[in-house]
Amino acid sequence: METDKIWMNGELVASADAKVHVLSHALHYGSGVFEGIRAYATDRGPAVFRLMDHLRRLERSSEVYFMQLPYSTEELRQATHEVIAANGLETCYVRPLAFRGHGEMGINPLKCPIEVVIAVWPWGAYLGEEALESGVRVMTSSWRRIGPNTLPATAKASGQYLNSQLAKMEAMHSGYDEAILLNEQGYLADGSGENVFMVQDGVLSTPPTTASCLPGITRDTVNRIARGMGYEVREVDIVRSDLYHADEVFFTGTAAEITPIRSIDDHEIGAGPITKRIQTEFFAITKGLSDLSPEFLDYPAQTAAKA
Ligand code: PPE
Repeated sequence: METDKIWMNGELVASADAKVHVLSHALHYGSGVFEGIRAYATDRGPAVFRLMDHLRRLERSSEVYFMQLPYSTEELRQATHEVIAANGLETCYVRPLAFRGHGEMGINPLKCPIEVVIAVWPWGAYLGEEALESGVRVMTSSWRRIGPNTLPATAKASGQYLNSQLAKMEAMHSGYDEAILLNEQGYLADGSGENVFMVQDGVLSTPPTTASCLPGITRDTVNRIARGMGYEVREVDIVRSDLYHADEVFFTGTAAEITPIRSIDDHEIGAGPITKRIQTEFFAITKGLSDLSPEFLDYPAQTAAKA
C-alpha cells in the first residue's frame, strides 16, 4: 500500500523520510483533523472527487480545534494533484492530515506547531470487492456514537476515531463485517466510517447531522443522485428496528463508496435494486462517464475559479 512520496509541510519527501517526533501532541492526545478523498481514473487522467468540498471540510474541522492551517485550500488542492502525479497513480485514496506536532507536552495544544501531510495510496473496495455487489453483514454496536457535546461529530478529528475503533473491533470479534452506532438517544448515527441510508417503499431516509453523523460528502452526492432520479430523500431519526424492516439499507463513504448492507443484527435484508441504481450512477460520475455533476471532478489543470 505504501507509495514513494508523501507531501509533508510543503514539500514532497520520500515515504521513508515522512517522520514525526514521538512527542508529537497528536500521538498522545489525538489532536489531528483529516480527510479521506478518492481519485478515479478518467479519460482526462486522474480526477479527484469533490476535492474542494473535502478540503473545505478539513478547514471547518481544524477551525473547531483552533488549528490554524498554514496552507490555503487552493495550496492543498495543488499539493494533492502534485503528490498523485509524483506517485504515478491514476486511481487512489488521498489522506490529508493536519496535526499538532512537537512543541510542549501537556493537554494545552496551543503551543504546538501544526503539521500537514498528504499521503496517497491505491485502496481497493473498503469492505471487499464482493461487498460492493452482495453487501456486508452489520451489527449494532454496544458502543454509542460520541455526542455533540462530547466531541462534535461534524469535525473529522483523529481522536474521535477511537469511538469508531471500539465499534469496529467489536464487530470483528463478533464475526460481522462492520458496525453501526446509535447515538446517546438511541437513534441511528453512523457506521464506524460510513453514513447509513435506508430505503422503504421507494423513499430514502438517512439520519440528520444532529444525530451525530458526519456530514458525509458521499451522503450529499447520493442525496443529489437519488433526488435526480425522482426519489424522495428524508433526513429523519431512525431506530434500529426501522432498519430491520427496510427494503434496502446501504453505507456511503469515500472509502466504502456505496456498499449494500445485506443483514443487520442477523435480520436479512439483501442487496436491492435502488441501491444498485444509485451505485451505478455514482461510479459513472466518479469516472467521468456521466453527464451529471461534471463539476465534482477536479483535474490538475483546472483553475481555482472553476474548482
Ligand atoms: N461517517 C464516518 C464516521 C466517517 O468516518 C466517514 C468517512 C463517513 C461517515 C462518510 O463521509 P464521506 O467520506 O465524506 O462520504 N470515513 C473515511 C475514513 C475511513 C477510514 O477507514 O479511514 C473515508 O471514507 O474516507
